[in-house]
Amino acid sequence: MDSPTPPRLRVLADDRPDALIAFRYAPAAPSPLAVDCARLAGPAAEAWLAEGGHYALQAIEVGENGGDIETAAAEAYRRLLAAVRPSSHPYLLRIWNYFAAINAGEGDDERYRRFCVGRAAAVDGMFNDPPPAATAIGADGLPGRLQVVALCAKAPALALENPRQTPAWRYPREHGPVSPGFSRGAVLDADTATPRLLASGTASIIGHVSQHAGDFAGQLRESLRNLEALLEQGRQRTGRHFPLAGCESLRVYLRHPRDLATAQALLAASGIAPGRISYLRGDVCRRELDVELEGVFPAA
Ligand code: 3EB
Repeated sequence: MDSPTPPRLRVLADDRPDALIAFRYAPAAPSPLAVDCARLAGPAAEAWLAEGGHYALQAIEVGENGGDIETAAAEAYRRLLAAVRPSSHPYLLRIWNYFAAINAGEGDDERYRRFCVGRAAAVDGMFNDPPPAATAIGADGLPGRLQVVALCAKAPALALENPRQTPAWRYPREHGPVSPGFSRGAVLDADTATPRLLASGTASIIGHVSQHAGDFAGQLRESLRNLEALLEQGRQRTGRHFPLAGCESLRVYLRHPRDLATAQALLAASGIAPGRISYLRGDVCRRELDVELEGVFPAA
């Protein structure tokens, strides 16, 4: 009997030493891809399992010299591109960015905005055409280290935008001196029987405007609507269905641990298995927003 071809990539909310990318959330012992976000509930790790050599990992850490996140970002992205472009896996599909105190500083001096300036200064034309799916989250701890983790591949992904949201690379000037370089999502392996839709950090934003400031439940509901719209976009672009309830792994970043019970109650209605959802303490890059979602969705 024929056995089905295994997916080139699958994601488990679990700790697997054989993973291409093994994220561990605030582990007690030092760990290469430790994410400095305290785990509030759910799995303590996420494993990206790859078959057949189509995918590769790049992980870069840059120290901040005197709290200069702009220079650190430029350095990290210069190093990332120098490693990836001449390699056998030159395409950047999905990037995670973590650094502390993301909302420190006012106006254009806010550390997230400086990070965006540094990133934009370092990337090449290929990076923006179109940009990878991404997350940028304020981790716990003191400023000092920028962590950039990247999923790379031999072939490009299908980049997605969300019709409810302005593409981040077209955000107007009020959100910072340069628009953030990321796509709302990406479909991997669309040419195979086992595609995966990767949702970027998804928050309570319509158009380019933050919604429901001060209303955590309202923000989470809006973020879920954005996620559903992205999944629908994936269906329209590929003809495959990406059900929310089929989520392989969801990360829920909460600014305030006090919102955990509300988040768990709202997500109970999503159909996503509770064992697939990690709740992490993290700061959204817009200070008025208190929750962000990211996840991996296999085609049904
Ligand atoms: C937003 O929609 C929220 O700068 O790489 C989400 C995902 C956000 C990625 C990034 C920022 C980034 O604008 C913030």
